[in-house]
Amino acid sequence: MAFIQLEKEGHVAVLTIDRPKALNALNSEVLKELESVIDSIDAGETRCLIITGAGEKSFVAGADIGEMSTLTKVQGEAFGKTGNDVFRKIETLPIPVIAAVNGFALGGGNELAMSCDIRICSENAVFGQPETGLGITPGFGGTQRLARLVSPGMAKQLLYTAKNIKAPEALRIGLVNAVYPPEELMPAAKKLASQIADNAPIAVRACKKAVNEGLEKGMDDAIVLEEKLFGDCFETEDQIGGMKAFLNKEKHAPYQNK
Ligand code: DAK
Repeated sequence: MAFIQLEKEGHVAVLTIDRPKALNALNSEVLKELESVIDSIDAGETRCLIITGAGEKSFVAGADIGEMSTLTKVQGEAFGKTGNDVFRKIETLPIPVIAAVNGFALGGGNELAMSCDIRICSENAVFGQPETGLGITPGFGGTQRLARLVSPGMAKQLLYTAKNIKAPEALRIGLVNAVYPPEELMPAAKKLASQIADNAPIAVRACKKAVNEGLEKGMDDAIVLEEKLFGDCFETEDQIGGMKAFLNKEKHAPYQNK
């Protein structure tokens, strides 16, 4: 891989987008590599994935403007589909994904972060959807995920004005869960990932499915989905071990993902 690194530490994997000369901007090759690394992740082995950008300045500074500048309508749609397909794979990956946003998260960079389950960032992070200032709309899900994550009114303001916001404002509007000094971001991301990886993996994956799929349903159907996923847990060894440990006033043994 020329642009993506994947490092595993126990049950946690760290995926780094590494294209420093363009502040980790996403061109077709980066997107292709990203898709193939996401496809390779084994949800049995890896319990939480962290996505970050190489260097200290940028998470991802957007889709590659040079590559996009000469696209035709048909090519533009195809480029949008490539990005949308891979971001949807991240969003529906069975395991939780944390975006550790270490700088610019603009356009496609913000859209990548929004396809993750949880976003935390460094104090120097900058977020925005600058597309309307470039004569285009967001094309990797930005209009849809931003409006679902923050209020529709705030999403529209960011989309229409193309103005960037800094980390404290991203925190205030709920785009990120926490802000850290730059040197503390990755340790914080890894600590959060370990806390997730220590819990029963089947239950964690069921929570992700329940939230993601439930949000697309009406409440009556969403509650039925939760009931089914809850019931499924009672066929797992991890449920038996976790509850037994509680009743015996012991710490549960490491969960086996069974
Ligand atoms: N694409 C290509 N190269 C980029 C880039 C990008 N998005 N962002 C930065 N670079 C490159 C710069 O051109 C520069 O390259 P050299 O000149 O050194 O060769 C290098 O990275 C360093 O950048 P700067 O010199 O500009 O660094 P500064 O610190 O001065 O500024 C910046 C950092 C992030 C504020 C600035 O680089 C910047 O404004 N970058 C562009 C940010 C941006 O507008 N991003 C959003 C892109 S639009 C769609 C599909 C997808 C999308 C839309 C539609 N469909 C198919 C419908 C997605 C759109 C986007 O993401």
